[in-house]
Order: sequence, then C-alpha cells, then structure tokens
Amino acid sequence: MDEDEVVLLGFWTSPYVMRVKIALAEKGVHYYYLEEGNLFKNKSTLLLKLNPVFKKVPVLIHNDKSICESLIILQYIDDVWSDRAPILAEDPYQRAQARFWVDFFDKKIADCGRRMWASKGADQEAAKKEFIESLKLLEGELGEKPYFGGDRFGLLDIALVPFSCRFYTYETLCNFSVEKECPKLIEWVKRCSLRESVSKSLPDQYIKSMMICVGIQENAWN
Ligand SMILES: N[C@@H](CCC(=O)N[C@@H](CS)C(=O)NCC(=O)O)C(=O)O
Repeated sequence: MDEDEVVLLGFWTSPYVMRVKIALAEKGVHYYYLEEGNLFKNKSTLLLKLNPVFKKVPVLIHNDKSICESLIILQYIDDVWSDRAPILAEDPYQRAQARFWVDFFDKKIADCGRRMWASKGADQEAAKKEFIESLKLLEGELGEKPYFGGDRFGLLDIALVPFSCRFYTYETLCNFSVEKECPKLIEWVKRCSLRESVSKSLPDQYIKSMMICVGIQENAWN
C-alpha cells in the first residue's frame, strides 16, 4: 500500500486538514502535502477540479482518485489502511457514538466558534455561553477516560483535537478560560499533544491566533 501515491491538498490553518494529517500520521502513511496558497481569494484549478462541489480543503488524492470532506476522508483512510492503527472502533455502538459526537461538534461547537469570532456584544456573549455549555457536554462524554474511545485514540479524538488551536483565540476574544471551565478537556488536549501524530500536525496556537486576530487569515474561519 505504501507504494501508492498519496497527496493531501490543504491549508495550514484548517482544522479539517489537520484531521487528515493526524490520521495519515497515525497510520504511518507517507504522503505529499500541497498547500492551497490562496484558498480564499484565488482557488487553484487543481482544487476546483478535484472538489467542484464545495471547493474546500482538505482533498485527499490517492492514486489519482480524489476524496473530499474530512470525515469521509478519515473513513476512507481507515478502510484502505485497515491493517493498522484503527480509527473507528470495531463495536458498531461505539462507532455510532463517536459519529454522533463528531456530528454534534461540527454542527454546534464549530458554529459557536464562528459566532464568537464574527459577532460582538450580546450575540458574542450568547455564542460564548453556548460554546462553554457544549464543551461541558463533551467533557462529560470524555469522563475519566484518557481518550474519547477509552484507551484507544480514535475518530472523536482526531476530529476534535485540531480545534483546540482555536481556544486561545476564543479566550482572548471573549475573555474566558477553557481550562477553568473544562479542566479535563484541557488535560485531554495535552495528552493528545504528546502523540507525534498530533504535535506534528497542529500549528502553534499562539502564532495562529495572532495571525487571525490581526486579520491575516480571517476568512479561514469558515
Ligand atoms: N465540511 C468540510 C469543511 C472544510 C472547510 O470548511 N474547509 C475550509 C478551510 S478550514 C475551506 O476550504 N474553505 C474555503 C472556502 O470556504 O472557500 C470538511 O469537513 O472537510
């Protein structure tokens, strides 16, 4: 399988792209990385050709076949390199649970993050309140386990941990501390960051936050 050609088309601040980087690293799959340099102002012909529907990264290209949407890509990676480091649990119920929480995260928490960044005053406060409540629900799901799936680092961990890079920005914009609100979740972030697959796939949260705050990548909050 490793003779196969694997290319990831991405953008450095995208947590969706980081999901794919972590999954490939966990599986030990070698790949070429192509940065979509002007994602928001001038998309490359390659991106438009490979993802004509959403025109978004990540796109995984495996032996000239393209796969879009981060969660579908994670599933694909798990299917193709099924002989190592499983991303999804074997048990159908555990798989369903992991998918439920990823869906909750993508629909609810990612949206609160966007609103905390894009609004001011009462709207921003409401988004912050919802964000903290939702994180607490996730923290409840984590419980005392090292990872969401138990002892195994899996789908929910891979899907969620990239978004921790944005915590510092949210805290700075909205004046709160994720660590104070959800200490166990931060312990989990630290635990995940000890894995090379994670530490090598996530940019430093302070650098990223600073660039976003000064407006360099403001559209990256899609
Ligand atoms: N649902 C998609 C979301 C991907 C996404 O939003 N990518 C952003 C970068 S973070 C993008 O490519 N945005 C380009 C645009 O909106 O034009 C996934 O899970 O892959």
